[in-house]
Amino acid sequence: TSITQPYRTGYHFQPPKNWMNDPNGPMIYKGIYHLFYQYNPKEAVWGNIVWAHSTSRDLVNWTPHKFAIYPSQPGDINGTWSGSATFLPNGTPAILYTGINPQNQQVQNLAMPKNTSDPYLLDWVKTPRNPLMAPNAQNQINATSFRDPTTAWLGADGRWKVIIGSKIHRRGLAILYTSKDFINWVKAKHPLHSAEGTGMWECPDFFPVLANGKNGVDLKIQKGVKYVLKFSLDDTKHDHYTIGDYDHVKDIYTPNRGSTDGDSGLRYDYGKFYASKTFFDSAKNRRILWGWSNESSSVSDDIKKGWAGIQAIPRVIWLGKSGKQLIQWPIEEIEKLRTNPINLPRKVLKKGSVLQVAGVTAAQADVEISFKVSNLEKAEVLNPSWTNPQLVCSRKGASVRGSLGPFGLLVLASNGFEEYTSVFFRIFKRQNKYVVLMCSDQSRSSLNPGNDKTTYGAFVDVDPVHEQISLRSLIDHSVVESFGGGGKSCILTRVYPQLAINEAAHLHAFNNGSESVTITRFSAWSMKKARIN
Ligand code: DQQ
Repeated sequence: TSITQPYRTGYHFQPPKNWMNDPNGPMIYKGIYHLFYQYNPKEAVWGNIVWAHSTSRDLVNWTPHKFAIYPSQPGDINGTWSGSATFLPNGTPAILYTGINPQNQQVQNLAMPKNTSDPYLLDWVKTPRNPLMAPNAQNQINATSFRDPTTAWLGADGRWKVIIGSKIHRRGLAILYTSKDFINWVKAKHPLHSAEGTGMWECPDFFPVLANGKNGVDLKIQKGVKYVLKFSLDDTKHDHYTIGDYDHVKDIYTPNRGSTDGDSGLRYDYGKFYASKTFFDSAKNRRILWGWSNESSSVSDDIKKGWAGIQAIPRVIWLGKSGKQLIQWPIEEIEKLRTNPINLPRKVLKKGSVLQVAGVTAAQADVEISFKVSNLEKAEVLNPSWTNPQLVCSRKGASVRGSLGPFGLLVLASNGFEEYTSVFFRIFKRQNKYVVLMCSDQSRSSLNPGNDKTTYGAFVDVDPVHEQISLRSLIDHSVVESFGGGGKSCILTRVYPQLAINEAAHLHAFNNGSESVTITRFSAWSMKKARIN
């Protein structure tokens, strides 16, 4: 990063220039992590989409390669859109992806490595049989809403299964296809799952998680697991998921009671995070989530800076102890970039106090802070009609004094607080329970009026009576990626300060509530630059 490019990231993945969107086909092969991504080779806006390709040994430092998949056949001549990798029983990775055909219909294609002994998998060969799945007069598939095949799995019946995102009118669908040989695919009679009123499901992802434990599992049919179905809602641009059960005889997925499809359900991230995809990391027995974060700057600013789109830090993902939600945490490898640790002693933060943390490169940092709250009886009562956390955060931003909160971090702050982004908590009472709200308030993040400064918010399932409230923020120039409650609620935001850049950015803890809170832990690290292409 430099003065002329103050928003380029130090350790979040991005190409040197132009447009990037969805992560595609993430996998580990012969000890090498692969990331493909939707890329426009020509400019900083969406279009001309190819699969760009980078590899890594640690998910932190990346080497770019030539494009892996690009338009070359009738089945993809107008675009090579999103898709996923599947390991065949002989260990060969196969890629299913969406192609746009000469009629601008969406069809599904297969590409295989040219040379399986190359751990970098530089060359991909498309089968001449493409497309393998296509809309036609019989199958009633909507030709402009049929895309983004998942990683396939082998069913109990010995057949391959894969789902593809779709919709019929306002009903979102995970269309199911099955195959005996990975080449000839047959549309199943019913979708794996669908939900009325949700609109197009982009980039579905379907995978098991251990019912008890943090380890990841692959897609082999097994006991002791729950299933996750995630889809990216084209209408809202959020990644939603449910937790449920998969009947692998009937090939039907059913969300658990209380796990709701669509906009009123759970999200991976309550900020900017879309078109995500997981893979099973067999080297470390974990499931890893990749997600794309779009810019919040104007298109003209994107064109001026010459690039748009980053990937979130890969997150390990597992089912929380409650069984009701997933937990996400940045891969441990990212901690290799930590340097110059600052550890502050336990401290009471009185009302109105702002505590600066000196000695960290605040524009490129990793911060962990925990709060202990007493005086819980002082919690404000949450208006029962305030069920949308984002709205509560927008009405009660960082500058609105409360009782228990707002307290948290002011990041990317300029000297005179002309600019800052605040990530904070508030504690409310609702009936006989406490409710913890996490907010990321971008309203003061930049003096540039041209950015989207929407405030984001999420409830965090922690019990302030017995637990401390923790926050980790990965700050990276134009990225503030925050994990509340040890990864129970995540908010990634994009900000573009004009004053608080590079060395002029500062980091603070604050408490703007009328009650004191205690900081029980406060660790901050400067982050080294990763090789991100
Ligand atoms: N992006 C891809 C599509 C997908 C969308 C095209 C989601 O395959 O549905 O670049 O961002």
